[in-house]
Amino acid sequence: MRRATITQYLIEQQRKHGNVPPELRLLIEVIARAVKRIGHSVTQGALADMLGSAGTENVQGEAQKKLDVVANEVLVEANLWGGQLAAMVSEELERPFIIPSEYPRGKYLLLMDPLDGSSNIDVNVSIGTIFSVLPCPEGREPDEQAFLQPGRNQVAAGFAVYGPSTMLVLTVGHGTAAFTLDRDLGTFFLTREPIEVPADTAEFAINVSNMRNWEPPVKRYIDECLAGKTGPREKDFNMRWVASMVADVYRILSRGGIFMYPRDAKHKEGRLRLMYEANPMALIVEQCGGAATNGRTRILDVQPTALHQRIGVVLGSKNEVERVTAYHR
Ligand code: AFP
Repeated sequence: MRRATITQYLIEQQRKHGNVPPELRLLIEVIARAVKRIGHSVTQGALADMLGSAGTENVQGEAQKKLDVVANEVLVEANLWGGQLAAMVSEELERPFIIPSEYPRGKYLLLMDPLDGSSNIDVNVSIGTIFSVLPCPEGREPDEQAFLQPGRNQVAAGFAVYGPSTMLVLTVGHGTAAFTLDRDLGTFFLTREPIEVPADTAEFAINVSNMRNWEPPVKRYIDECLAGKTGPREKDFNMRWVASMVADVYRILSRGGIFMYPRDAKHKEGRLRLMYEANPMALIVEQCGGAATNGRTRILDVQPTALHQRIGVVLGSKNEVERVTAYHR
């Protein structure tokens, strides 16, 4: 069976929906090439001296792994010449990186978590890259304010999983598709489309070590899952927690589930970043028929106030997300 490439998929999306102009397709192709390079470094691991700490901290005061730094450099460098961006925001950079005047500048803004799941790098567990694309407001410098748009403005979002296979999950606003990298050819081929998240599930993902800090609605929901058949849910639940959002979300796209990193007494704003973790994942999950809230409000409707702001995240199977959100009311 002849499988479509990312380029063919995007041209087909443009033909069907008119929402993928060549500039956006070229941007996504640049990102896919950068993801291939990052995936190569991830696979090399210790052989390329890619494990362990970089000995530096990012602007969030978090210790950087070598791969955090490399992934950020690969994405920034690839997009310098890409010609489709006005500026980039990265978890690894405090300020927006505005494309210098000597390079071609485009009409999109890229936001990214170059390497998600850093705590899993040294233990050989799946990690990934998350990206979000916003339109750059006309006729203005692409400063911090230009980026502070609600997630519903995204024109594209995606993530890579560097796992047993390297996958790229992508939406341009009309459904979600998954591509698998053929390492021998160096090409991503379409392997799942459309992707639909079942509305119900019996599998939850949360870091239970935070239990004592949870707000009552979260505690109630998880207690009911743990009570299983003996409790009000009248069915048993399974639990998974990879601690790489990309891996947990990809599992949910594959078989349903609910992912929760709610705000709590320790993470008062939440732990995950709105602009380049929650927003892209929320768009992807909604495009698969799932839901994504911060426990109270649809994530894609949240008006950002700061580039690196954090937010609580409850996403996945629609009926479960709605139950958790109802408990918060
Ligand atoms: P790192 O990139 O710092 O490892 O954080 C990964 C992450 O942002 C997200 O991918 C995970 O779901 C979550 O944090 C894991 O958080 P815990 O380590 O507190 O479980």
